[in-house]
Amino acid sequence: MKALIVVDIQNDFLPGGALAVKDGDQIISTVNELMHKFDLVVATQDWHPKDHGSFASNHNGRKAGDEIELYGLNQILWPDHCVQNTHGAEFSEKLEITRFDKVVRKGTDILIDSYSGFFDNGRKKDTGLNDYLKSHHVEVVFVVGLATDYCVKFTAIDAVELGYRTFIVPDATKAVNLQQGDFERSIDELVSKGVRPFDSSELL
Ligand code: VGL
Ligand code: ZN
Repeated sequence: MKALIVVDIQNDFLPGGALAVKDGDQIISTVNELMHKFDLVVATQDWHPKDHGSFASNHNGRKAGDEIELYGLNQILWPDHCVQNTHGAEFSEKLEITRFDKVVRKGTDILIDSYSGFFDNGRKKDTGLNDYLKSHHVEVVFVVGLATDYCVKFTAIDAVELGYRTFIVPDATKAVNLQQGDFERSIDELVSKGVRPFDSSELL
């Protein structure tokens, strides 16, 4: 079985959102088409409480982009985003969410961020995604969505480390690019870890 993992295509990561990824909306039609080609589609949803430790607003004197230590881990501070039960946390209306077989929520613990769809950043808690994929006999995963340099990257790294044959579809992702070149560096890092890039045109 092969599964498509659709990472965080939520309003706050789209143009106009709180943590907008440039051109993030431009991948949606490709993702919609890709979902029709897979046996199983799993979506991840960044789902933070409003007092989440990754929000700059919850740290006196800090601003988005600053780095702090949060319970022993390095943490980039972000604008408030994907707050539970807000419009920003909803999936884009343009996304064919009826195609989702499962939604995995992450980032719910105020003390630790969770970029990967599999584990939190300290690898302490598991979201249940691995068990879900195993129970459906998935051996191959393709990762798409937002953002290439954070949640897509860490989801793909965990997938390959968990033993899945893991592909990234670079043209169905967009990066935050806090530093210029983060998109390319993320793809290079993924390739070095055994994740294979696969263009959407090869699947559609
Ligand atoms: C993400 C930063 C903070 C992502 C989530 O989905 O890539 N990035 N939270
Ligand atoms: Zn987040």
